[in-house]
Amino acid sequence: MAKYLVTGAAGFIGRSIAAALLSRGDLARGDSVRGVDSLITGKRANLAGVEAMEFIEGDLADPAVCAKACAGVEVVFHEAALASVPRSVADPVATNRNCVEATLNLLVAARVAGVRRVIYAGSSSVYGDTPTLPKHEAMLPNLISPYAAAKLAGEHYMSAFTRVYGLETVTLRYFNVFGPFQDPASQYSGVLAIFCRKLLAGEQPTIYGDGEQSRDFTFIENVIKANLLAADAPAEKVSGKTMNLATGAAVTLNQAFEILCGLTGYKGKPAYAEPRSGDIRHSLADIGRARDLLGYTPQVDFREGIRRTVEWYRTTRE
Ligand code: UD2
Repeated sequence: MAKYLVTGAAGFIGRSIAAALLSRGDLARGDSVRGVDSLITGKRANLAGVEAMEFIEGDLADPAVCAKACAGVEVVFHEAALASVPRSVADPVATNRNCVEATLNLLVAARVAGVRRVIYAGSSSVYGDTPTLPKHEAMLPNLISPYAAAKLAGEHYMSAFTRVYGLETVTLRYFNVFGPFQDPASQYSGVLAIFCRKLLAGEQPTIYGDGEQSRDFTFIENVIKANLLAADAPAEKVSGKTMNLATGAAVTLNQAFEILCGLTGYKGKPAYAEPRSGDIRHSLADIGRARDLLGYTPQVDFREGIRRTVEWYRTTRE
């Protein structure tokens, strides 16, 4: 019998992990899922379909919320964050509060509550603009945004809590996750969500820079799979470890735009604007460590993932 806590449970990734846990069949054996979300960027509408999850509305920057969320829990999936590089450039203090303070409070509460393992949503942004490709975990971080600094601080807190308190922690460094339930409507949304929404509505998207920047876009199902593997992997193999979570293949924004035109029927051209401050040129992961430690292999490639994603936005669009 295990109790799982998903933070950021009303957000895109948290909601998807919660849904996977609920449908895993463990619940029949007495397992249960709790979610917590401040609803700063998470949406109550995302809780449709995960009603079997106990939901707490609250902010992890408040230690009392962390204590309530962690009570009786065995494994935590820590997905809550204020994502977005440009948001952190505009308001680094808010990013610090929702990424660093929240993570530290959560770890403190997890330790007090006797949580066994915390799995942390790291970010590929910590590699910055080092020219080496693919990015591997032995590389030194090279932070070029407050967001990257905040996500790296969280990683360091994870490994420190493993070292000094024996709390099992695993960091999965996500590379540009996309898929159903990603919010397409904010200026801080992921680029593929924005493009899907705009192209389906026949609106012109904007590409910042020349569009030749590339990303190892990772479909949500791969992320869910890796999180479930990370929850079940033996502690001696994974605890205190950081590993990339991606597909090992990169796509440029111009290529992604062309593929999306084919899928949506959009006939126009993108507008090109100045590159964004804090933006990284190329991002591509070496996924060897996740393969070795978790037995992870990507299940869904970019083309299949983006096809399913467009279908989801097409059917959920108002
Ligand atoms: C970073 C991290 C990612 C995740 C994410 C959370 C890197 C390489 N990746 O994603 O792992 O942590 O932050 O937010 O650091 N763009 C446009 N038009 C738009 C929107 C974006 O051209 O309307 C460009 C943007 O300038 C960038 C690319 O698309 O070059 C991807 O932007 P994003 O915001 O989707 O994600 P990114 O790479 O900052």
